[in-house]
Amino acid sequence: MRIGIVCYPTYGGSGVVATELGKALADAGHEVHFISYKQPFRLPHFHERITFHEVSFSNYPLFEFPPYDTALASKLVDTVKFSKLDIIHVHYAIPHASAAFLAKSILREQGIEVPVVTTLHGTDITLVGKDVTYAPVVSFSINASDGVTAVSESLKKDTYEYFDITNDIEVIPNFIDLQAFQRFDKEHFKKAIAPSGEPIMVHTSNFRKVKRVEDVIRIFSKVRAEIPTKMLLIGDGPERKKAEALCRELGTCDDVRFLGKQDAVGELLAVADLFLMPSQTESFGLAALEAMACQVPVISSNAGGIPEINIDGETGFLSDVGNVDEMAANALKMFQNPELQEKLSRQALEQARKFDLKEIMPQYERFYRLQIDRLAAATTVA
Ligand code: GMT
Repeated sequence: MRIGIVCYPTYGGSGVVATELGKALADAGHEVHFISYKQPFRLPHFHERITFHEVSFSNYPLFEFPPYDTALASKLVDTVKFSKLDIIHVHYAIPHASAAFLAKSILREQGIEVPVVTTLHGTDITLVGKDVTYAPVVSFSINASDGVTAVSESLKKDTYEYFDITNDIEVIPNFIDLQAFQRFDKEHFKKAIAPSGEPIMVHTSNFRKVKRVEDVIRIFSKVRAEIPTKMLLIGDGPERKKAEALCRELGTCDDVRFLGKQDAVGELLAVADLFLMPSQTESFGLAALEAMACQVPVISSNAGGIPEINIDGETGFLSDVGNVDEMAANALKMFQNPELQEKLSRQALEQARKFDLKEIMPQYERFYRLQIDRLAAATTVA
């Protein structure tokens, strides 16, 4: 198949999922075309079956806000026509699903039929999407898509709850490349971070409000008050300053490192002992799955789709959003019981294996084929 993938190119789960899926599809023999405003960060190398199409827009002085949706729709029309795409797969509804609908409508006028698959990732529904600013367009474009997928049962349920959806939604969960994320011996790394063998706690995110990074600092501070511990924070975003300030206020800075954005997150996870995800809401929690693949148990909130991945008492622990006391108590319980820690680590990996890229990617292939065949049949009848 010739597949067009539209995604955000920056750090963030939806862009990661889109790029890793595209690379796996290309490895499986498909021709993949990424369409975005910048080269996706997880796409640094040449692949003979991958092409990147940059959406560029001229900045006319009249435009206070350059019309990205229009530029994207135009680029899609061009790419479908000249690269002969069989299907367009957009990741994150806003504004990709409506731009794809516009492109599809333009192409239909020209006698070209192309199905559109929309994958819902989370905030495009739960935070941003349901806001009145975007809701009518999000709802319309979900219903106008040929196929819709959501990354968890929880997100599917939220989508039906927040919008008037007439389309079916198929759950295809996010996945993990178990080769790229695995435990491996990085003793020198571990020594550099925790010279006296202290347990290492890790948090990775885009440091947005929804991630509750201050809870991470509070949990860490409570654990550190009982046993020597180190904390690594990976990523960057608007809440980082507040988290740094809280660290200073609590006097924990010596044991906390803010590493900023990192490309090789897997290498850091591979030396971690515990992953923290106290999010307000999380449709899936890809970062937790990455940690689990590296045999790192997860202490998280029980929000959204997280309980579909992190199983309470088996792969880590779940608590209500904001219950930092319980999260810290669970971390201590684990660190003070090596047998429990070993069991959780082992089970975390077993759970991660259920989300193996090799198993999930064919679900997308089948879903594409279904949409292509359905549209072809409908067009023939018409
Ligand atoms: O978490 C974010 O703010 C970024 C967002 C994104 O666009 O990448 O993440 C969402 O999609 C990820 C990939 O499907 C999920 O793993 C995250 O749980 C989801 N974030 C939220 O629901 C808050």
